[in-house]
Amino acid sequence: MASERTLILFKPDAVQRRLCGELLGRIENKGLKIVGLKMLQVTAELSKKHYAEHVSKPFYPLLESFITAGPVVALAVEGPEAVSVMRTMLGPTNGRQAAPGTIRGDFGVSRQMNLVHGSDSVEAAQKELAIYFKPDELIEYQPTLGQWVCAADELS
Ligand code: IDP
Ligand code: MG
Repeated sequence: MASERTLILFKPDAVQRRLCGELLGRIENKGLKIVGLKMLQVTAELSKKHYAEHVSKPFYPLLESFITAGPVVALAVEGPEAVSVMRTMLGPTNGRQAAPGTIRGDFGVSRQMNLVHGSDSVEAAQKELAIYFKPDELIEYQPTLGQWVCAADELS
């Protein structure tokens, strides 16, 4: 089981709805480690880089207006299989179809305003982390509670 890093964004709807504390609490309570954290304003240029796979889709203009409409909080989150663990915590894209217990299922009813972005693969995570964070903004540290969160043989 590999320790991975994933890019998480609290999107403008999450910031405006003052859900950042609640959402950060879920990630910390899960046992994942925050290794980078900042607030920023996404520009149109940054949006096109991040959502390169969607730029030619009909919904892209709406997505760009949404993601640039207010500040976001970007996090680098680390842990065993962090990419898929976070995607499971988010639930499916559309909040109306997301199960209770997931972030999108508990806090939203929208397909677009679904509160949190999470990278969908290890490769995407590496690319997205490099878009949002400079290398020296990602912090290496040993959490003192780490040994009570995951057994040594579960991390490689
Ligand atoms: P994901 O965030 O669950 O990976 P993607 O399909 O990669 O979902 O889409 C990226 C983001 O674009 C979604 O999180 C959502 O905010 C927005 N989005 C996806 N599909 C639509 C759509 O059909 N209309 C408007 N916005 C959409
Ligand atoms: Mg996606």
